[in-house]
Amino acid sequence: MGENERMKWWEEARFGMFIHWGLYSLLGRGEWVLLVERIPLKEYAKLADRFNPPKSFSPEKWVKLAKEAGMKYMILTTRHHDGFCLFNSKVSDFTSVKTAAKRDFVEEYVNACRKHNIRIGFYYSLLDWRFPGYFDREKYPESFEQIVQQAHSQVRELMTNYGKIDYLFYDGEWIPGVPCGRGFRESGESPEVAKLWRAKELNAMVRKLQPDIILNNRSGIPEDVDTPEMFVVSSKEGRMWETCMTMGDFGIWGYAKHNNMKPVIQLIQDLVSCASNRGNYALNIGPKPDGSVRAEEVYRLKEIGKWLKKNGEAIYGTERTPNGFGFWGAGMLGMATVKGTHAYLHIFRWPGETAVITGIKNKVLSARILGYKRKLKIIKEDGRLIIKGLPVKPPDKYGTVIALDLDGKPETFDYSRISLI
Ligand code: H79
Repeated sequence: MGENERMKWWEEARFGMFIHWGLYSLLGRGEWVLLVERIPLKEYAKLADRFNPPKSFSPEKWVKLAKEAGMKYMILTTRHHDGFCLFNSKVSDFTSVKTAAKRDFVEEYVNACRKHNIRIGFYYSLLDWRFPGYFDREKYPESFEQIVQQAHSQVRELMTNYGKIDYLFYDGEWIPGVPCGRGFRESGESPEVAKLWRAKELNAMVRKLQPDIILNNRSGIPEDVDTPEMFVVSSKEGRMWETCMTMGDFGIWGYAKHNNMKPVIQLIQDLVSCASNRGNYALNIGPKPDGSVRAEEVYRLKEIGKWLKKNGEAIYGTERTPNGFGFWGAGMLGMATVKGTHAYLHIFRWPGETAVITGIKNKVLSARILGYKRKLKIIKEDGRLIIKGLPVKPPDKYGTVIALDLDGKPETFDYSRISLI
């Protein structure tokens, strides 16, 4: 499969679901609770006796929800930094298969994704807080080596035992005292980190077992995709990227009982920002210990899903909006996404019956409002595009999209030379 072919589903997808679910869900104070509260390991391990969702729970519920939200892929925490696996592992007893639940949730999740035609992503944390070698490599070199070997073995298990996997999202690659390449805008490149995890060897093994898989940039090697966390920030042109985002504020991905969440419009605007720069948006949910999803999360996902039913054409498969087009192309009214010979103006600041747009160089063949039947009139006047016949009030409370069908790829005028004379 050629490179472009391999990334094709990713380019089309634009929207995915991240799921953080594990022992920490029982405590409801986030997935970092073990380290941040310095809980004794033995005490934390006892949570496994209580991690036992009812038989009636199936990961298929998550998959159906993702579908309803218009998401095209999912990423499940097969194992977070606490080391607890949601899958069967020959090299660890600290798994949902060998404790109370006696279930391989990764297998159930994979089967549900396949059933509903959703692309399958695995999150895997390289580091494991149960090993002293993680905290002090010099003092406990053998322990550190055990973590590395565990990571290689478990990644092999994940890549071998569950059929075709579409995406592997490494995390937890940072090591105390070692420069970490992952930052705000960076590619994840860190020769030191890559060397310590033997990432070259690890990823070669992954690609051998899963030739079509997409790898993220968190093993110290850039690989296929950048993964800015909690920020919408595009990578350089040509480079694939995905923003992962919590519905709540910074810091908590696992279940938290009381968590103020971002309004739907903010999530939609994030999604549009990603789509306008050829990036994906992986929006997180933190299910309760019994696997159920909070009403606040369900509500947001369903609202976005309804919006995408009307406006999906302006999100899925979008290309990088040409320089300046996002601003000038949508005028003062919002943001723009582009695909082929179409430009989609996401109107977040509704102008009333008439919209004035100044930047588009192309000939506009037609204009339509996505999801609404309405005849619009286009007038080209003094290099300005005037769209008449819009409803007085915005038809969509989250953002109405005006699609422009153009005579070629969207282009803008050079607005560094804009003048009033
Ligand atoms: O799995 C999710 C996070 O647990 C993990 N990556 C996503 C996908 C992650 N990696 N790095 N970070 C999160 C940033 C860590 C932030 C921290 Fe804190 C600041 C850890 C301790 C202080 C905020 C407050 C988060 C936990 C306590």
